[in-house]
Amino acid sequence: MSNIQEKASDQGRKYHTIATGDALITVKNHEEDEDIILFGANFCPFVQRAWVAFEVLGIPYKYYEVDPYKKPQDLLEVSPKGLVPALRFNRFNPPGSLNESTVIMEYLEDLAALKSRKTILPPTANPYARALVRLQVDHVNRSLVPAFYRYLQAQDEKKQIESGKEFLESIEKLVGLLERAEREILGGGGAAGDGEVQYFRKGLGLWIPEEKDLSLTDIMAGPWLYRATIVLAHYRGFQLPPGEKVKGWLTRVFQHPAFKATCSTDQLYLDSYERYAFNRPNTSQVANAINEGRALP
Ligand SMILES: N[C@@H](CCC(=O)N[C@@H](CS)C(=O)NCC(=O)O)C(=O)O
Repeated sequence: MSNIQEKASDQGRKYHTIATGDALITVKNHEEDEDIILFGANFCPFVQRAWVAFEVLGIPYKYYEVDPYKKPQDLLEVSPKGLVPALRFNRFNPPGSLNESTVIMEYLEDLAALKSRKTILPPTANPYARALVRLQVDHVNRSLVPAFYRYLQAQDEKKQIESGKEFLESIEKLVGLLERAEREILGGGGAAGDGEVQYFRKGLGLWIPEEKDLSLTDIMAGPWLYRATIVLAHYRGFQLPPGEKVKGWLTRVFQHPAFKATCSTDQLYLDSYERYAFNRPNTSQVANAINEGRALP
């Protein structure tokens, strides 16, 4: 919290309309028409979820950058509230569409089960492990995501301290759920041998140091935790909870090729989130919901 004073004035920076860094390279590699078009905005963490899932699951897509605050007609056709991410499916006539990042993630997982056979969940033969991962995701959606915005939008110091605590506690609870899955799925000693241990840990994500694949939780939480290390660190002096295990996990997530491929440069996030950090009026539907104490759109 030490640099609250230093960052006290709004520079009037605007959100970016074009990706930068690794994300820009990925955008350029996905300009060709495909059956599925991902309507995205470079800075948006909800978009990053879907974007990482496309990359990880090996599903062909075209990336199409839109400004969700200007609500172009083609966006409204695929997303009733004009929110990104959204998908358009050219194979249907008229074209089909889907919106809501959580629904898109489930759709991409189901599609991959038919096409690429890749997955971001534990095997269907292990319903309990899948449910434990979904429990983590439920926590991310209902606690971690709103806590991130409350912290970033809090203006007076007392509220910043309170909401900073809330955000940290939310990360710690998520860690508790990750530890629980690790303990209950891997710690039972029920595995017959190495092969079975490897099978059990599939889909538990990069929390498990030996795992190589991102899990649904890694992808659902990663975009906010990444922005926390850049945006909240800068505007609120935020630091991750102490402990090598959490740091190791997040380093593995952030360095994963599919995650990295969807990240812009730090400056893009600092610029794009300044309006949240100073709680400018009408920043977004999410910001309004936070200010009014309503559920997120
Ligand atoms: N519940 C939606 C939220 C998506 C969302 O809020 N996206 C933001 C960009 S990060 C947006 O499109 N904002 C436009 C607006 O506020 O009008 C989801 O999970 O997909």
